[in-house]
Parts: sequence; structure tokens; C-alpha cells
Amino acid sequence: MTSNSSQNQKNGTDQITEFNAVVVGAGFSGMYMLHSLRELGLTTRVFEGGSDVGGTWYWNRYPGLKCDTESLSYSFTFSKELYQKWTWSSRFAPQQELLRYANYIADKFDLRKDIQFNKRVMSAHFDEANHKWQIHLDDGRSVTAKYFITGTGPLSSANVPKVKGLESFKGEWYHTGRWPHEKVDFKGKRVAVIGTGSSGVQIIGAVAKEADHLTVFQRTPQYITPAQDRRLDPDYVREIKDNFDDFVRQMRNSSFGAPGAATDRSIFEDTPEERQRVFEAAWQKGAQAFALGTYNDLNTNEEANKMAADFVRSKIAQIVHDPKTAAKLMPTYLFGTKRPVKADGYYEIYNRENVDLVDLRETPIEQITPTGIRTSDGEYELDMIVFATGFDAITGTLFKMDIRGKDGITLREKWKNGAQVKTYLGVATNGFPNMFTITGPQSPSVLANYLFGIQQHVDWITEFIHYLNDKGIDSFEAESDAEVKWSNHCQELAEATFLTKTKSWWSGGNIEGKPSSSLFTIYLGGVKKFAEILNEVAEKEYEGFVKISTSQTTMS
Ligand code: NA7
Repeated sequence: MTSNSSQNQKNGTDQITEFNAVVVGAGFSGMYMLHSLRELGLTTRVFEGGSDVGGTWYWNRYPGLKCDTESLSYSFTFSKELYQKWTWSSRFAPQQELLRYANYIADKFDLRKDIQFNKRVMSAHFDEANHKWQIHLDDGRSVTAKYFITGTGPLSSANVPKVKGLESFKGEWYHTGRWPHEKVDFKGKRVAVIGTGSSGVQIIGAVAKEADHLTVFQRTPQYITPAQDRRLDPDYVREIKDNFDDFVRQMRNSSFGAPGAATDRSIFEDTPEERQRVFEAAWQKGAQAFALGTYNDLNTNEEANKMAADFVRSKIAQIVHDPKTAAKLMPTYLFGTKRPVKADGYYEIYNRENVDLVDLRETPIEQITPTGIRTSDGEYELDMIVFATGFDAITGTLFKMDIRGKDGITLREKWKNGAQVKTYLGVATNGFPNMFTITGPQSPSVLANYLFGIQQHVDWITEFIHYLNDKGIDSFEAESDAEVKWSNHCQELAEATFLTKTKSWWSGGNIEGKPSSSLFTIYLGGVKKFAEILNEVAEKEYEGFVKISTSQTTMS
């Protein structure tokens, strides 16, 4: 990893104040956007709040963290050479390796010279007269740019719930999404983990092995299916690399953005014995196999959904020795209506002597005290509390910046604080000219291979900018009708499934006081269909966007 001192020498300086494009965030989306715009010849500056590249993999560095998309698919494919040269150790890359990968890319493409670290974008205001964005930073400086592009990711605004008494707690406390760079020692300590989503489930495994005692505070039990992580076989990796073009073709032809994930088979084509075999085989296969690769009607047919849910519940009953604990771990919501969690050996953790489970639906937290957590059932003495309570997702980080489009309207006002999220193709929104959101709301986003989605969006944005540049267009804006149509389409797709039936972070349902979006914030048509739509829009000269030219001068 590049040290801070070498970054200071190498990263973008603050002398220049006018750019063709400003990108927020130096995670994978901001990095690839920068690379692509530089290739196009645009002066581009990335502002990043952290001290280095990596985004999600920079901020989330808690023990046990791994990616839950397979590493051979969670890889950039825009450069064949990059794909050939980088080698993953395991089926699911651990955080340290993902961060090394981000650094490798930053070095290989010499990205740091155009990134300013430790700089937050506080606001971005569109200057209608000049068709430019005025961007204000946390050090008081301002820059201008024709294009304002967010690469902030859907999961970067950590949610620490407002629990009474947290400030009085005398022990240590952390949030998984803002994990310290220094080692956190669980040894000899009584640790609480609050939250059992993907992050909670991963850190619970790490804490249980080290801590004196672990108490898990669970609000909603999840369906957790095995990841089946393992070291990658070098021969298998060689085969994929040798057949790179075919592998990429398979990614593009899938709906998830990774080969082999989905199936077309209905559960009702099989006998009960066959279903058992299919579910068991998927359980053993791991990765996306259970959620996507068993049957195509789990998310649309209640009987089918119950069969999958019952299978997971039967596994919990088999694995967890204490029936009361097993019962607490059994989810009751519709399978697949919260983001599926994949982990190895999770339910087994509850057979350990040093682990207890508190069901917050039965005994809610009343307050945090100087020495622990008090629920309606009594007090738990603790040395450390880990909040694995997720993120103000999808819109949270966008709302943290004061983004103002035409007539000074803020994005937060336009989207009614999250209640009325509306975009065109997840990439732009009416009233905010010359602004792009990479993998923004109503793109395939977190319901596809995220790295694939980044490439898809960035490539399309780059082509669009090339077109705008070529035609001498000063500003573009998503048409109101086009965005209403797109948002309604996303909603229709979601309503044809069970995904709108459970409160989840996908639509803001996890944040106290935040209105849940009435329009589903993720496009469910899959990346293949999404590519077809993006291509069609481009072929029709970016149909659905208003383009304004005030002169014939083309941008240099
Ligand atoms: P998630 O998936 O949002 O999980 C957060 C967990 O924290 C979940 O179990 C929540 O329960 C729980 N939670 C949230 N607020 C509270 C409060 N106030 N009290 C108790 N429990 C609470 O976040 P993750 O970080 O695990 O994963 C996010 C994504 O990162 C993941 O899907 C992958 O894409 C990677 P709830 O279910 O809301 O009842």
C-alpha cells in the first residue's frame, strides 16, 4: 500500500480550480471514472474523504470482512492485462486483499496524481448561467467543473442508531463501517455485537473466536446460507484467465453480472425429493447458488418462497443444539426480501460456550449504561460494543452533500428526503444538469455484481460525455417524463416480486425517521437487460435527455 507521505507527493495538488469533471469518491467507481475520463482527455479531479483509495474496502476493515461476490467476477475487466496480472487468493476476497487490489489499480494507472485525499465535498451548486458546477470542499476551497459525478457508493454513510446513553458508555465502541486502522483487540473482553446483517454475521465469527464472551443483539434473524469460501485452485484460475473473453461474455449475458448465477426452472417442475436435492446441492455449492440458482419463482410465489425458507429453517434446527436459540435464529420474513447473507459456519457459532443471543424483538434495548447494555430483561456488562447496524443506504451519502440543481433546489428536497427517489437509468435526475450518479438509485446497483455495474455505468457515462463533447453541448438534463417512466418501470419490476413486502435498507426502511421511498430504489431487470436499455438510449442519440448548446464551440 502506498504510504501517506508518498501520496502527499503524488496526489493531486490544490493549485487548479477549474476542471472538466469532478468526481466524488476514490472507491472503485471513482477510480475507474477518473481513468476513463482521462483517456477521453478531460481534466478530472477526484475528491476523497479518506486518506487513500478503496472506498468500501478502505472504510470497512473489521475482522472477518470479505466480499460476498466471487472474486473472479468481482474484478475489473476493462483491461485484459489487469485481469491477467492480478491473482486472487480465495473464492471470496478478504478486505485486505481487496484494498491491495484498489492500490494496485491506483498505481498501475497512475491515478493518485488526480486524486485529492482527506478532502470532502461539502456542497455542489449548479451555476445555470455558465452550465457549471461550483463545488465546495471542507477546507474552504471551491472548484468548478462542467460535470459533477458521484462515485460515493450506496453503502458509505454509517448508521449508528440513536440509543439512549451511548455517550455514557465507559468501554470501547465501534461501527463496522468506520473501523479503526489500528488493531482492535477482543481478547479477554466481553463484547456485544448489535446487528446481524452481512457485516454483523462476518464480525460475529471473528469476535467469537477471540473474545471472552460475545453477546449478539439481534433485531431481525436473517436467512444465512453458506458462502463455501475456499482457496482458489491455480489451474481453475488459469483456465478462466485463458478464456477471458468467454468469461466476460458470460458475465454480460447473465442478469447478476457473474457467470452461472440464475436459473429458469420453476420449483413446481420438481418433486419434493428433487427440491430437497436442489436446495441441498445449492447449500453445498455456496455463493449465489441458493438465492439465485435454485428456482426462478422464490421471489414471486409464496408457496415456493416458503419451501426455500423452510429449508433454511430446517438447517438452523439441525445445526444449533439449543432449541430456544435455534428458534430465535429462525427468520420469518419472506425469503430473499432482505439482501441475502452468505457466510460459513455462522449458525455453529451459537453452539459455543462463550456466545449468547439476545432477541431484541422480545427484549428491546432500553439504554446503554456506563458499563453495558440494558434491555427490558436486565443488564449485560460489557467492555466493548460493536454496531453492525448498517448504513443510511443508497441516498444517505448523496444527501450528506448539499447538492443543488436548477433554481437552487436541493437533491434532498427533490427526492423528498428519500420518499420520492426518481432517476433516469439510475444515472441522472431531472433538475440536476451535467450531474451523473455512478450506480445511483434505480440502477442494478447492489442487486448485481457491483464491480460489473460500475463498469457498465462508467463506460456508458464516458461515451455520453464523449458525445456531448463532440456535439458541443453545454448541458444535458434528464427529462422529467423519462425519469417518471423509468422510476415507474423500476417500481413495476419490484412489485412483481416480493421485494417491496419487507422493510429493508434497499428503500430506506432501516433508518429511524427516514421516509421509505415509495419508488423502489434498485432496478431489478438484471445487467443484461440494463445494457440493452442503455445501448438503445445511446443509439437514439441519448433519448430522454434534453441537450442545450449555447455556442458551437466544442469543449477541449
Ligand atoms: P445491514 O444489512 O443493514 O444490517 C444491519 C443490521 O443491524 C440488521 O440486522 C439490522 O436489523 C440491525 N439494526 C439496525 N439498526 C438497529 C437498531 N437500532 N437496533 C438493533 N439492530 C439494528 O448492514 P450490513 O452492514 O450488515 O450490510 C450492508 C451491506 O453491506 C450488505 O448487504 C452487503 O451488501 C454489504 P433489521 O434487519 O433492520 O431489523
